[in-house]
Amino acid sequence: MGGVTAPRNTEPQGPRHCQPFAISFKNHDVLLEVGAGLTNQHDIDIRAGFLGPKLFDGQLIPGPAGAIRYEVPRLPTGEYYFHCSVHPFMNGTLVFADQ
Ligand SMILES: [Cu+2]
Repeated sequence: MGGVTAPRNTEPQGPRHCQPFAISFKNHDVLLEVGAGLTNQHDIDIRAGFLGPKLFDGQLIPGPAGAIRYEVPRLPTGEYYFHCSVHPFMNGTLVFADQ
């Protein structure tokens, strides 16, 4: 009499992670007057929450024709805060969900 053996669970234990991914970042910002602390350089930093530790530190890119491909490492699934380090009001939420 035959039987079926379920494959062993080879999933790593602990939090699930997203795959590493890339962000193609192009800075088209044209700043007509540079002064009084104004700049048209921008970047993307990813943090574990608004005041959380920085998990990814993107290089500053000048406008109006700068570009870079950020290579972001795998991170645990969840919600993250991202922002421009020069202009903190440029921000948003990044969600890595289980699929
Ligand atoms: Cu900025």
